Amino acid sequence: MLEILDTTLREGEQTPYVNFTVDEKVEIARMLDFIGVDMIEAGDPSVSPNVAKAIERIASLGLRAEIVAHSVASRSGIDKAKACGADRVAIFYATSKIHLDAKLHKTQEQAIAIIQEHVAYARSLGLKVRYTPEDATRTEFEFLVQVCNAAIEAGADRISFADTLGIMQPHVMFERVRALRERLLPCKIDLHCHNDYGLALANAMAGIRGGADCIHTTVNGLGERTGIPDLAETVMSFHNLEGDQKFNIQPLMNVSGYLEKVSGFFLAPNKPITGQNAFSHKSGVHTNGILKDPRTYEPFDPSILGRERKIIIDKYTGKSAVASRLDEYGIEVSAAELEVIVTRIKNIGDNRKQLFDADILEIAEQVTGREIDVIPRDISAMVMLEVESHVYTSAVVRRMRGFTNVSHVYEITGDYDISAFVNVENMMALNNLIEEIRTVQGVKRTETRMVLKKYNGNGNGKA
Ligand code: HCA
Ligand code: CU
Repeated sequence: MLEILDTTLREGEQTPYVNFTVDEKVEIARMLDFIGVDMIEAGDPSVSPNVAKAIERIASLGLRAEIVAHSVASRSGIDKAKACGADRVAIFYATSKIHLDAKLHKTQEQAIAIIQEHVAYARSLGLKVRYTPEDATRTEFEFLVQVCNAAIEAGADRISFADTLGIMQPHVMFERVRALRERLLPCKIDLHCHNDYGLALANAMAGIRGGADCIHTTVNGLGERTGIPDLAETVMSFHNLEGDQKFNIQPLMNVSGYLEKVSGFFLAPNKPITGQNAFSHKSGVHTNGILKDPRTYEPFDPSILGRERKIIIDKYTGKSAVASRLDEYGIEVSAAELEVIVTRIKNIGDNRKQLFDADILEIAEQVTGREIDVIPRDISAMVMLEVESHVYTSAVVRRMRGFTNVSHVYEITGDYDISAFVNVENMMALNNLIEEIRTVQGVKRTETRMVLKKYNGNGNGKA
């Protein structure tokens, strides 16, 4: 069965501009434990006093997961890992020629001696030890075997095969791990795969087939540069494709959303599994198939993640999708009316980025001539923004106009400086958008008013 080490708190915090508070880290650790990850890499205590404090708090929670502290090969780092109460220290020391020559200025023999000394020191303190040959995938293979076995002899029971630059391909990874497994003394093998070519999870899965035990993940795929495998993608791939159902999948969306909030790092809509579009269907052919049987275009039922499928209505839409949307609101239309409604939607859809239920209901009202008294399920809101100084106003307006969910932006008089009209699919999307707006430089505070009902005036309703 797959083991997962989640390193959102260490590798994830190495994402550019991401920092967590101690309380946030404790909350994240709790959520990870609930999902059932085997190990939580909680930080490198030498980085800052607060990183050390967070590891200490997490280690004292009595979680099921093993708590790992990361450290360079230094006695003081290892002492700090011990002082934090971590179960295990992960000592990393680079082994590739370029790292030894350019960064560490050490020979291979010196490197082996340093690694053995520090592994043995950590063992003497009673810590479990993982040894990471940093840049392992660019390390000469014979030397890699030698250095890992030296670490195992000194007391390490885990080796992290680190693809620090994300340069592996699945078939190479499979062969390398298999060869490594054959040559290493008894130990567990972790896979730490960076995503520089978008191959991190594929490489990690191939490495597991090659005989490795554990994959390193982060929530939302955070990490240096382009990050490492995303926890939700990893768990779901093993759950559905490999039939390994060890982890609790139901909290995955929650932890992903929480991480978006506290990291200020928002998911691309097309992100697999957790992205907004993962279960959205657009073309007439697809939506027609989905409405007949969702298995036609869904790799799995989104409800196992607590998610819902979404049918996008715009110029690509066919009659069945529009009829089904109207039906959800209890609105009945004749075949002729439906024809006209779809034609209007197709025309509007050529000019507009997004159509909301309010638009569709309005078209249905116009076409049928009957009053439609329902409240659209998607949300419209006015977000008012105060800027720190008027120097920022035009820059903030520009940023606001760049958000796809913002339809209108006004500079206004009064307590606030800017008002924006936003349309979003649900409360989660509204919360995310507001959090994102708050990270815009120059925004001091925001206030949001939800629209309960919308009326058009005598003008043409363009505003
Ligand atoms: C880094 C170190 C590391 C370590 C991985 C590990 C890497 O370069 O910051 O300890 O498993 O990518 O090599 O994250
Ligand atoms: Cu890394």
